[in-house]
Amino acid sequence: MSDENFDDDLDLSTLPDDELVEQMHDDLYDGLREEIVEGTNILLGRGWSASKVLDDALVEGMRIVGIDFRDGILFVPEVLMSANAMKGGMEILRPLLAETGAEPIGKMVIGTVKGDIHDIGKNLVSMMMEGAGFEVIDLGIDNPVENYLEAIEEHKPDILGMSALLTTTMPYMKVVIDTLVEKGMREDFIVLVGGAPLNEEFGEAIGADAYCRDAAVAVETAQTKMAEKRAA
Ligand code: B1M
Repeated sequence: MSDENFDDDLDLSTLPDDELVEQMHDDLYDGLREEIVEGTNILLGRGWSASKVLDDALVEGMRIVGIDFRDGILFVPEVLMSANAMKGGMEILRPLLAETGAEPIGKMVIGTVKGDIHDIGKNLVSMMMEGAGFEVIDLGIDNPVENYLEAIEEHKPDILGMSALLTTTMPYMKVVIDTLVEKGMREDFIVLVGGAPLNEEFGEAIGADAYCRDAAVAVETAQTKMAEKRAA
Protein backbone atom coordinates (compact mmCIF):
# COMPACT_ATOMS: atom_id res chain seq x y z
CA MET A 1 0.00 0.00 0.00
CA SER A 2 2.78 2.45 0.88
CA ASP A 3 4.72 1.97 -2.35
CA GLU A 4 3.33 5.21 -3.70
CA ASN A 5 5.14 7.25 -1.04
CA PHE A 6 8.22 7.68 -3.22
CA ASP A 7 6.10 9.26 -5.93
CA ASP A 8 6.13 12.77 -4.52
CA ASP A 9 5.48 14.55 -7.80
CA LEU A 10 2.49 12.47 -8.89
CA ASP A 11 -0.02 14.92 -10.35
CA LEU A 12 -3.37 13.69 -9.03
CA SER A 13 -5.30 15.78 -11.52
CA THR A 14 -3.92 13.72 -14.45
CA LEU A 15 -5.38 10.46 -13.11
CA PRO A 16 -8.69 9.13 -14.43
CA ASP A 17 -11.43 8.84 -11.77
CA ASP A 18 -10.95 5.17 -10.90
CA GLU A 19 -7.17 5.49 -10.53
CA LEU A 20 -7.55 8.68 -8.51
CA VAL A 21 -9.95 6.96 -6.11
CA GLU A 22 -7.53 4.05 -5.74
CA GLN A 23 -4.69 6.51 -5.16
CA MET A 24 -6.81 8.23 -2.48
CA HIS A 25 -7.29 4.89 -0.71
CA ASP A 26 -3.49 4.54 -0.66
CA ASP A 27 -3.02 8.15 0.47
CA LEU A 28 -5.55 7.68 3.26
CA TYR A 29 -3.75 4.52 4.31
CA ASP A 30 -0.49 6.49 4.36
CA GLY A 31 -2.07 9.40 6.27
CA LEU A 32 -1.41 12.03 3.59
CA ARG A 33 -3.85 14.79 4.47
CA GLU A 34 -2.86 17.29 1.75
CA GLU A 35 -3.27 14.68 -0.97
CA ILE A 36 -6.69 13.70 0.38
CA VAL A 37 -7.78 17.34 0.39
CA GLU A 38 -6.51 17.73 -3.18
CA GLY A 39 -8.13 14.49 -4.39
CA THR A 40 -11.43 15.46 -2.78
CA ASN A 41 -11.40 18.83 -4.54
CA ILE A 42 -10.50 17.25 -7.89
CA LEU A 43 -13.39 14.76 -7.72
CA LEU A 44 -15.84 17.50 -6.71
CA GLY A 45 -14.51 19.62 -9.60
CA ARG A 46 -15.26 16.73 -11.95
CA GLY A 47 -18.88 16.81 -10.89
CA TRP A 48 -18.87 14.02 -8.30
CA SER A 49 -21.49 14.47 -5.57
CA ALA A 50 -20.20 14.98 -2.04
CA SER A 51 -21.78 11.72 -0.88
CA LYS A 52 -20.13 9.75 -3.72
CA VAL A 53 -16.72 11.20 -2.82
CA LEU A 54 -17.41 10.37 0.83
CA ASP A 55 -18.50 6.79 0.14
CA ASP A 56 -16.17 5.74 -2.67
CA ALA A 57 -12.98 7.59 -1.78
CA LEU A 58 -12.99 8.30 1.97
CA VAL A 59 -15.23 5.77 3.69
CA GLU A 60 -13.97 2.90 1.53
CA GLY A 61 -10.38 4.00 2.24
CA MET A 62 -11.05 4.11 5.98
CA ARG A 63 -12.73 0.70 5.78
CA ILE A 64 -9.47 -0.73 4.48
CA VAL A 65 -7.54 1.09 7.24
CA GLY A 66 -10.00 -0.23 9.84
CA ILE A 67 -9.49 -3.84 8.74
CA ASP A 68 -5.69 -3.60 8.92
CA PHE A 69 -5.96 -1.82 12.29
CA ARG A 70 -8.15 -4.60 13.65
CA ASP A 71 -5.76 -7.21 12.27
CA GLY A 72 -2.72 -5.60 13.86
CA ILE A 73 -1.09 -4.54 10.56
CA LEU A 74 -1.57 -0.82 11.26
CA PHE A 75 -0.98 0.74 14.67
CA VAL A 76 -2.36 3.71 16.57
CA PRO A 77 -0.02 6.45 15.24
CA GLU A 78 -0.67 5.37 11.66
CA VAL A 79 -4.41 5.19 12.17
CA LEU A 80 -4.43 8.62 13.79
CA MET A 81 -2.69 9.96 10.68
CA SER A 82 -5.19 8.22 8.40
CA ALA A 83 -8.02 9.62 10.48
CA ASN A 84 -6.47 13.08 10.31
CA ALA A 85 -6.17 12.78 6.51
CA MET A 86 -9.77 11.67 6.29
CA LYS A 87 -10.84 14.62 8.43
CA GLY A 88 -9.15 16.90 5.86
CA GLY A 89 -11.47 15.51 3.19
CA MET A 90 -14.46 15.49 5.54
CA GLU A 91 -14.01 19.17 6.34
CA ILE A 92 -14.53 19.96 2.66
CA LEU A 93 -17.48 17.60 2.27
CA ARG A 94 -19.31 18.29 5.54
CA PRO A 95 -20.89 21.62 4.46
CA LEU A 96 -21.73 20.23 1.01
CA LEU A 97 -23.41 17.18 2.53
CA ALA A 98 -25.44 19.41 4.82
CA GLU A 99 -26.40 21.56 1.80
CA THR A 100 -27.64 18.65 -0.31
CA GLY A 101 -29.62 17.34 2.64
CA ALA A 102 -27.83 13.97 2.65
CA GLU A 103 -28.85 12.43 5.96
CA PRO A 104 -26.21 10.96 8.27
CA ILE A 105 -27.00 7.30 8.92
CA GLY A 106 -27.30 7.99 12.63
CA LYS A 107 -26.19 10.32 15.40
CA MET A 108 -23.91 9.45 18.32
CA VAL A 109 -22.98 11.35 21.46
CA ILE A 110 -19.71 10.02 22.86
CA GLY A 111 -17.46 10.96 25.76
CA THR A 112 -14.86 9.61 28.16
CA VAL A 113 -16.40 9.20 31.62
CA LYS A 114 -15.83 11.27 34.74
CA GLY A 115 -12.35 11.01 36.27
CA ASP A 116 -10.78 9.70 33.09
CA ILE A 117 -8.67 11.78 30.72
CA HIS A 118 -7.71 9.09 28.18
CA ASP A 119 -9.05 10.11 24.80
CA ILE A 120 -6.98 8.50 22.04
CA GLY A 121 -9.26 5.47 21.70
CA LYS A 122 -12.43 7.57 21.92
CA ASN A 123 -11.10 9.92 19.25
CA LEU A 124 -10.42 6.98 16.99
CA VAL A 125 -13.94 5.70 17.52
CA SER A 126 -15.36 9.17 16.74
CA MET A 127 -13.36 9.46 13.56
CA MET A 128 -14.17 5.97 12.33
CA MET A 129 -17.85 6.55 13.08
CA GLU A 130 -17.74 9.82 11.12
CA GLY A 131 -15.98 8.00 8.32
CA ALA A 132 -18.82 5.47 8.26
CA GLY A 133 -21.35 8.29 7.82
CA PHE A 134 -22.48 8.88 11.42
CA GLU A 135 -22.79 12.35 12.89
CA VAL A 136 -20.71 12.41 16.06
CA ILE A 137 -20.96 14.81 18.97
CA ASP A 138 -17.77 14.36 20.96
CA LEU A 139 -18.00 15.53 24.56
CA GLY A 140 -14.30 15.06 25.22
CA ILE A 141 -12.93 13.73 28.50
CA ASP A 142 -13.89 13.63 32.19
CA ASN A 143 -17.67 13.77 31.70
CA PRO A 144 -20.05 13.65 34.66
CA VAL A 145 -23.52 12.26 34.01
CA GLU A 146 -24.90 15.81 33.66
CA ASN A 147 -22.82 16.32 30.50
CA TYR A 148 -24.31 13.24 28.86
CA LEU A 149 -27.84 14.27 29.85
CA GLU A 150 -27.38 17.80 28.48
CA ALA A 151 -25.97 16.47 25.21
CA ILE A 152 -28.81 13.95 24.88
CA GLU A 153 -31.33 16.71 25.45
CA GLU A 154 -29.67 19.02 22.93
CA HIS A 155 -28.72 16.59 20.16
CA LYS A 156 -31.28 13.77 20.45
CA PRO A 157 -28.80 11.06 19.41
CA ASP A 158 -29.55 7.47 18.37
CA ILE A 159 -26.46 6.21 20.16
CA LEU A 160 -24.77 7.05 23.43
CA GLY A 161 -21.11 6.02 23.52
CA MET A 162 -18.92 5.94 26.61
CA SER A 163 -15.21 5.31 26.94
CA ALA A 164 -13.14 4.42 30.05
CA LEU A 165 -9.52 3.30 30.30
CA LEU A 166 -9.19 2.90 34.05
CA THR A 167 -10.59 0.19 36.29
CA THR A 168 -11.42 2.99 38.73
CA THR A 169 -13.51 4.95 36.18
CA MET A 170 -15.29 2.19 34.28
CA PRO A 171 -17.94 1.71 37.03
CA TYR A 172 -19.07 5.28 36.30
CA MET A 173 -20.63 3.99 33.08
CA LYS A 174 -23.20 2.24 35.27
CA VAL A 175 -23.96 5.53 37.02
CA VAL A 176 -24.83 7.06 33.64
CA ILE A 177 -26.93 4.08 32.52
CA ASP A 178 -28.73 3.88 35.89
CA THR A 179 -29.54 7.57 35.62
CA LEU A 180 -31.06 6.99 32.17
CA VAL A 181 -33.12 4.13 33.64
CA GLU A 182 -34.29 6.31 36.56
CA LYS A 183 -35.38 9.00 34.14
CA GLY A 184 -37.22 6.47 31.96
CA MET A 185 -34.95 7.31 29.01
CA ARG A 186 -32.86 4.16 28.77
CA GLU A 187 -34.83 2.59 25.92
CA ASP A 188 -34.54 5.75 23.81
CA PHE A 189 -30.88 5.11 23.04
CA ILE A 190 -28.47 2.44 21.91
CA VAL A 191 -25.76 2.47 24.59
CA LEU A 192 -22.31 1.34 23.42
CA VAL A 193 -19.31 1.16 25.73
CA GLY A 194 -15.62 0.59 25.17
CA GLY A 195 -12.13 0.90 26.58
CA ALA A 196 -9.21 -1.43 27.27
CA PRO A 197 -10.22 -2.70 30.75
CA LEU A 198 -13.82 -3.52 29.75
CA ASN A 199 -15.19 -6.78 28.39
CA GLU A 200 -18.47 -8.15 27.17
CA GLU A 201 -19.46 -9.40 30.60
CA PHE A 202 -18.98 -5.95 32.09
CA GLY A 203 -21.01 -4.38 29.28
CA GLU A 204 -23.88 -6.76 30.00
CA ALA A 205 -23.61 -6.31 33.78
CA ILE A 206 -24.00 -2.54 33.60
CA GLY A 207 -26.90 -2.73 31.14
CA ALA A 208 -25.21 -1.47 27.96
CA ASP A 209 -26.45 -2.67 24.58
CA ALA A 210 -22.96 -3.72 23.57
CA TYR A 211 -19.30 -3.65 24.50
CA CYS A 212 -17.08 -2.66 21.54
CA ARG A 213 -13.58 -4.09 21.56
CA ASP A 214 -12.21 -1.51 19.13
CA ALA A 215 -13.18 1.26 16.73
CA ALA A 216 -13.92 -1.09 13.84
CA VAL A 217 -16.22 -3.16 16.08
CA ALA A 218 -17.86 0.06 17.32
CA VAL A 219 -18.74 0.99 13.73
CA GLU A 220 -19.99 -2.51 12.87
CA THR A 221 -22.03 -2.68 16.08
CA ALA A 222 -23.50 0.78 15.55
CA GLN A 223 -24.53 -0.13 12.01
CA THR A 224 -26.13 -3.41 13.12
CA LYS A 225 -27.96 -1.85 16.07
CA MET A 226 -29.20 1.06 13.92
CA ALA A 227 -30.54 -1.40 11.32
CA GLU A 228 -32.30 -3.37 14.10
CA LYS A 229 -33.74 -0.14 15.54
CA ARG A 230 -35.03 0.97 12.12
CA ALA A 231 -36.51 -2.47 11.42
CA ALA A 232 -38.32 -2.40 14.78
CO1 B1M B 1 -2.91 5.90 31.32
N1 B1M B 1 -3.29 4.16 32.12
N2 B1M B 1 -2.99 6.69 33.07
N3 B1M B 1 -2.37 7.47 30.37
N4 B1M B 1 -2.58 4.83 29.76
C1 B1M B 1 -3.50 3.04 31.13
C2 B1M B 1 -4.96 2.90 30.77
C3 B1M B 1 -2.93 1.82 31.98
C4 B1M B 1 -3.55 0.45 31.58
C5 B1M B 1 -1.40 1.81 31.89
C6 B1M B 1 -0.80 0.70 32.72
O1 B1M B 1 -0.63 0.86 33.87
N5 B1M B 1 -0.46 -0.40 32.12
C7 B1M B 1 -3.29 2.25 33.44
C8 B1M B 1 -4.65 1.81 33.95
C9 B1M B 1 -4.57 0.71 34.94
C10 B1M B 1 -5.89 0.33 35.44
O2 B1M B 1 -6.83 1.05 35.55
N6 B1M B 1 -5.98 -0.93 35.79
C11 B1M B 1 -3.17 3.75 33.32
C12 B1M B 1 -2.98 4.62 34.41
C13 B1M B 1 -2.78 3.96 35.76
C14 B1M B 1 -2.94 6.00 34.27
C15 B1M B 1 -2.79 7.04 35.35
C16 B1M B 1 -3.56 6.77 36.65
C17 B1M B 1 -1.27 7.17 35.62
C18 B1M B 1 -0.93 8.10 36.74
O3 B1M B 1 -1.17 9.26 36.67
N7 B1M B 1 -0.37 7.50 37.77
C19 B1M B 1 -3.27 8.33 34.67
C20 B1M B 1 -4.77 8.51 34.86
C21 B1M B 1 -5.25 9.83 34.35
C22 B1M B 1 -6.75 9.89 34.34
O4 B1M B 1 -7.37 9.46 33.41
N8 B1M B 1 -7.32 10.40 35.42
C23 B1M B 1 -2.96 8.02 33.25
C24 B1M B 1 -2.62 8.97 32.29
C25 B1M B 1 -2.30 8.70 30.99
C26 B1M B 1 -1.75 9.73 30.01
C27 B1M B 1 -2.38 11.12 30.19
C28 B1M B 1 -0.27 9.83 30.18
C29 B1M B 1 -2.03 9.05 28.64
C30 B1M B 1 -3.38 9.43 28.04
C31 B1M B 1 -3.24 10.39 26.87
C32 B1M B 1 -4.53 10.56 26.15
O5 B1M B 1 -5.40 9.69 26.10
N9 B1M B 1 -4.68 11.72 25.56
C33 B1M B 1 -2.10 7.58 29.05
C34 B1M B 1 -1.96 6.52 28.14
C35 B1M B 1 -1.56 6.89 26.74
C36 B1M B 1 -2.18 5.19 28.54
C37 B1M B 1 -1.94 3.91 27.74
C38 B1M B 1 -0.45 3.68 27.71
C39 B1M B 1 -2.47 3.87 26.32
C40 B1M B 1 -3.97 4.16 26.17
C41 B1M B 1 -4.30 4.35 24.71
O6 B1M B 1 -4.44 5.46 24.23
N10 B1M B 1 -4.37 3.23 23.95
C42 B1M B 1 -2.71 2.84 28.62
C43 B1M B 1 -2.11 1.46 28.51
C44 B1M B 1 -2.96 0.54 27.66
O7 B1M B 1 -4.14 0.76 27.45
N11 B1M B 1 -2.35 -0.49 27.21
C45 B1M B 1 -2.83 3.52 29.91
C46 B1M B 1 -4.56 3.26 22.52
C47 B1M B 1 -6.05 3.32 22.20
C48 B1M B 1 -6.25 3.34 20.68
O8 B1M B 1 -6.67 2.18 22.70
O9 B1M B 1 -7.90 3.52 24.42
O10 B1M B 1 -8.02 0.99 24.38
P1 B1M B 1 -7.91 2.27 23.66
O11 B1M B 1 -9.14 2.39 22.67
C49 B1M B 1 -9.56 1.37 21.79
C50 B1M B 1 -10.56 0.39 22.43
O12 B1M B 1 -10.44 0.27 23.80
C51 B1M B 1 -11.90 0.90 21.97
O13 B1M B 1 -11.60 1.40 20.68
C52 B1M B 1 -10.33 2.06 20.73
C53 B1M B 1 -9.74 2.05 19.36
O14 B1M B 1 -9.62 0.77 18.82
N12 B1M B 1 -12.59 1.96 22.70
C54 B1M B 1 -13.91 2.17 22.51
C55 B1M B 1 -12.14 2.89 23.55
N13 B1M B 1 -13.12 3.70 23.92
C56 B1M B 1 -14.23 3.29 23.30
C57 B1M B 1 -15.53 3.78 23.35
C58 B1M B 1 -16.49 3.15 22.59
C59 B1M B 1 -16.17 2.04 21.80
C60 B1M B 1 -14.89 1.54 21.76
O15 B1M B 1 -17.73 3.68 22.67
C61 B1M B 1 -18.71 3.19 21.87
